Amino acid sequence: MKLIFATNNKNKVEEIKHLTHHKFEILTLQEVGIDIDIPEPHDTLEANATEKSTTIYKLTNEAVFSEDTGLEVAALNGAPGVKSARYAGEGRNMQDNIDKLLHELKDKPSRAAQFRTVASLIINGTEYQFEGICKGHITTTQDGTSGFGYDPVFIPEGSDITFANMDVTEKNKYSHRKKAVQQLIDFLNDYQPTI
Ligand code: ITT
Repeated sequence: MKLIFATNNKNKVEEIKHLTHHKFEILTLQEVGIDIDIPEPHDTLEANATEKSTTIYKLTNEAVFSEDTGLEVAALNGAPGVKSARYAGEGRNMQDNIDKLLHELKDKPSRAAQFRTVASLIINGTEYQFEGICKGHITTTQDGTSGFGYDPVFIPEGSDITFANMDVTEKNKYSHRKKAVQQLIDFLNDYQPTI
């Protein structure tokens, strides 16, 4: 069985290709010849995940999944959350986002944060969602060069190094994305289509 991963983020693909599964082959948008910028117009991770998987399902009519992820910081009332990619404003880069985050947290007593991933699977026209959360905290300075996004400033609970100091296998021991997509894979391994 083929399963398309509706994302344009190469780091997400690398993390997911490390997960073990039996029944299916995970294909990227590039591998199925789709080159579009998938819209993420909504104000929840759930709605954006649905938008991404639906967009690609309509184009392919094949089993497809997507995920939307946000960094939720308690002292910032859950920000940057669904706006994680654009926290410093449209047209700004990831370094700007990190700089803004560290600045906003400068005088806050709590640096508790979590990554939350909502994965959306569409198979035979029905959508299923799965959530994965990784709790941890934001560092005071950035550290490490692996991974992507906010990885240089996030230390997961149970570790003392940032995600950006881990390889993919180690990040996947803690990762929000791994938790959400592993549930999706377990679901598919037991999936019996109703005819
Ligand atoms: P899609 O094509 O899948 O939409 P994206 O890069 O736009 O990829 P998201 O909207 O899900 O991804 O994520 C919003 C931002 O949150 C993303 O640009 C990263 O900066 C950050 N982010 C997501 N997952 C992360 C992770 O595992 N580690 C660090 N930062 C992450």
